[in-house]
Amino acid sequence: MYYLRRCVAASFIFALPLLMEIKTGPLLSQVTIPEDLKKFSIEDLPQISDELRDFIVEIVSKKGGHFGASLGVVELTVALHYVFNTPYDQLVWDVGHQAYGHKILTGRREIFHTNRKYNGLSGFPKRKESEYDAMGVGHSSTSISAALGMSVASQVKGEKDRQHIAVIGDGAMTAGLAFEGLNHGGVENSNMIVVLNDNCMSIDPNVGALKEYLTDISTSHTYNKVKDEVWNLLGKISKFGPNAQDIAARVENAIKHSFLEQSNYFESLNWRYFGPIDGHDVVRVAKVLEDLKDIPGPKILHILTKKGKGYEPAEAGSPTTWHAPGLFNKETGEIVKVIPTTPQPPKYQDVFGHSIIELAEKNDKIMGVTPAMPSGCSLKFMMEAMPERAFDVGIAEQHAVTFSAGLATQGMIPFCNIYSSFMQRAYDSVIHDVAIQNLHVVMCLDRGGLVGADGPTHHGAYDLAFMRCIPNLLVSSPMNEEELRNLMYTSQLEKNAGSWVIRYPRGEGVMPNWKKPFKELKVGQGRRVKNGDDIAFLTLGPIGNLTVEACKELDKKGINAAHYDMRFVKPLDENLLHEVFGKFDKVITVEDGCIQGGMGSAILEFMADNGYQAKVVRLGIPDKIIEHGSQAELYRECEYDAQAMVETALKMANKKAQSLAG
Ligand SMILES: Cc1ncc(C[n+]2csc(CCOP(=O)(O)OP(=O)(O)O)c2C)c(N)n1
Repeated sequence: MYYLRRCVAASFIFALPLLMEIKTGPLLSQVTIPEDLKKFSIEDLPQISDELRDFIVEIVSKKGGHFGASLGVVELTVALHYVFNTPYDQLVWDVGHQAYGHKILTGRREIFHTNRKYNGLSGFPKRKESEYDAMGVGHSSTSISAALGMSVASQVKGEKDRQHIAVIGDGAMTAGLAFEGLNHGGVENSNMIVVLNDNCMSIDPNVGALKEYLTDISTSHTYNKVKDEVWNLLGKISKFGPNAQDIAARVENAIKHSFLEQSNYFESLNWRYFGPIDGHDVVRVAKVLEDLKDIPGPKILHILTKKGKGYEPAEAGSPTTWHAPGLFNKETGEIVKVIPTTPQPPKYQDVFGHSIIELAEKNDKIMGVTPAMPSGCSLKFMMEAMPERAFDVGIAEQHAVTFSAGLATQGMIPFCNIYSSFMQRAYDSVIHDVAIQNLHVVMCLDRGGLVGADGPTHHGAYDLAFMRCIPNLLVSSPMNEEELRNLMYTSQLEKNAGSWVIRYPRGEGVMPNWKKPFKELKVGQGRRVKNGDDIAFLTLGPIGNLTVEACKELDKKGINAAHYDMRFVKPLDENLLHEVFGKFDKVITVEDGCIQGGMGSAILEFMADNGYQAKVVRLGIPDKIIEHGSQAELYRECEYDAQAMVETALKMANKKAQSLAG
């Protein structure tokens, strides 16, 4: 029962099947919580690491999820929980997609097969899931600031023995937020360790000058040889008190400066820098962490690891593919692909990725910008085809938007593609650098709406609400692939120069035959999808395709519903709305976004401003945090799937009894 007490796995998890037959290695099977690890000798850690790796491979191959990143930090995870006294010592994972080993070692091994499933474990650390998850994460580069806050709080509370560890990747280290944390941490002198997990990869290959700097440190043979000798000396003399540490640190610093071309970036911000060391040598990592415990103040340990380490197909293959490969055959490494027999609709991201090249071939002002998601948003196609006109700027959403604004001041037309939830980081840039300047920047928001298994940190729930209140912005969402292409086309025309948002969801569209010639759309104009008499649906974006289904179902039940696709939430199509409220007294708005402040709210404002009286029901994401699950499960939960639309319409038309009768 100790496990249940410590794990604090929320009771909802137990609604899922608890048992799955998984072969667990003989040592790992004795580890339920980190305290169990401490019973082993340091020489056992390599075997425990191997068994943990096997366990992750076994589950992810069958259940899916993130993969390469967790394999890369297996040894680090084991060493951290072996050396530190978690959860008293606070361990903060950056992004959290690499924390599977951490979950397995902290009371969640037996339910790990529920990872990312509806009502199951979250794919990221989550405070309400376990006391070992010191911070909930999902977005990158928060770990240093969060751990710093914890360490300063400990200092204020007089908890001198408490350790605070942030584990951050070289990709996440490129973000401004990480720098802000380092900058502040360098003057706090609180007890904190940043483990910089350097694998040269973000999801795609890491980019930027910092990456080159880290490579320079990692490959300087002279520095590394001398550093190893000094490290041994430092390890020995650090036990003899503060003066000895100080002397050792100075010697080490002098060496860093004489063998590295640049001065040490981290040291210049007042952080003691150690490393780089081999992050897959678990014994070494554990010993070094043990030494660092004794050294006060802010410290960085730079470790070198490989994504996908220990699983041959992942090591040999593309780290981007193996970041989250889906299901695969554990024995052969073959990734399961369902080969459809009929042509399938493309993913919206690919419609963007291919269409921007077509547009850029005709309009040489068009440029592409992505903050670290070239594969995720498919800008990679343009980066390959036109490298001088498409940029991955690192995990730097704020910079991506302001950089785009800078391009636009010079007459370029940047398409800045950012996942909706990551755009939250760049809100000020959207207002200050794009909208107020009234610049011709097209902001494509991928993953708008509920995204599914990645859960609350990744749902693109709020964009419609937070974008539609900004003057000068046009906020649009296509209902299908063809409309996405046409909105992209329309947005780059000189006569439509302005600040655009084009928002579309994760996943596939609805049109296998999507590559139609571009057509200009009228800015701010929606369209009637279906005529009707009894009730009207007003929808925005691809969720409207579920409304098409709902209308068919309602027809069968004797309700003739009209359907309008708004296409723009700003400006609203007022002519269309006058038509709707002139004809209907029952209206249902549907959006794959938060109800508060979203499209439905905009329509209520229109009604109030124009003195219309109608019964309006708004369907969309309710005012609560929506957890993870498949998109279909979440639409159901939030009551805006086709079934919910039908039920709402029947209720409004007082036809519930008929509905229940079938
Ligand atoms: C603010 C934000 N932007 C983008 C992402 C998408 N993302 C998830 S993991 C990742 C790469 C992280 O790279 P790194 O920090 O080096 O960790 P690694 O995957 O190498 O372990 C990115 C870009 C995110 N989670 N948060």
